[in-house]
Amino acid sequence: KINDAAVVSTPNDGNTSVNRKHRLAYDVERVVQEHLTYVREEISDGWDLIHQEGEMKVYRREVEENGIVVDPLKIFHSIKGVTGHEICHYFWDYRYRMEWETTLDSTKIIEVLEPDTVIFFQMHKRVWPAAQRDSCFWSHIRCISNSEEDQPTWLVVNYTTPHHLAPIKSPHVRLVANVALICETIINEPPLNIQDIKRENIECKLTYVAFVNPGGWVPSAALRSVAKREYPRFLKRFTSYVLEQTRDKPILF
Ligand code: 16H
Repeated sequence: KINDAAVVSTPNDGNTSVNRKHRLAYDVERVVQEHLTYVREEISDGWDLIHQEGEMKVYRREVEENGIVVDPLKIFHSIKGVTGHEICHYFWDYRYRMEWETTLDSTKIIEVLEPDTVIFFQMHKRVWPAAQRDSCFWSHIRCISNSEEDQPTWLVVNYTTPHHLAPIKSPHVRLVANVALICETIINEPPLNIQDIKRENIECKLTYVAFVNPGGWVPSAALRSVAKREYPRFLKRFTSYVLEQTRDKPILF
């Protein structure tokens, strides 16, 4: 089954040999499959728990490449009252972005590859004393159904790509990122009839992974302290935003 417009909001069969048409289709497929392979990986040696708050656990592995901090980051969270589809919808859709993002000066779609895959150009807020960063990345949203009984898994992947409409211009430095938000919906004490499911019965188990290369030298200690503060802050603010937006709306499964 191809992942066409009709599939954007309905489960696909997880078939990977799709006849996608756009030029980045294989790149998207490869990166999505990589995330799905590693999402279940346990936290092992080398990962430090750097922040814990309620259900949220933030892990980081300290890694440098040529003296540049590229620490992989992994967050696990569980949010009562929302579905994975809702979380991914608000994360992917640019219309809500500036309402929850606090680290951006601007966001703009520069190309639509498919209804579920777009290319963004974003200008990040400058973090003193580093040069201002920008980013250009494809952003893909997908629903994968694992079985008849289980709720589908939803995910969003943001992955750096070059684009002729977004040349790198000094003094700006391009961030290089591979970020995924992967969500599962759990229904606690499921009623017999799906119509009877209430927000209090649902829970979203979320995994957020980020591999971000700052694209040039940034003082290591400063970058690590910004990351330690900003990632938990982002996830707290974003998830409360989704709770607030969905509270009085019908559940989007
Ligand atoms: O994932 C987040 N936001 C997405 C939607 O805006 C974009 C994001 C992304 C980031 C960079 C490049 C491509 C895509 O997926 C939430 C991100 C929350 C970020 C917290 C701040 C992290 C601080 C480290 C920044 C490193 C560069 C700073 C230079 C000093």
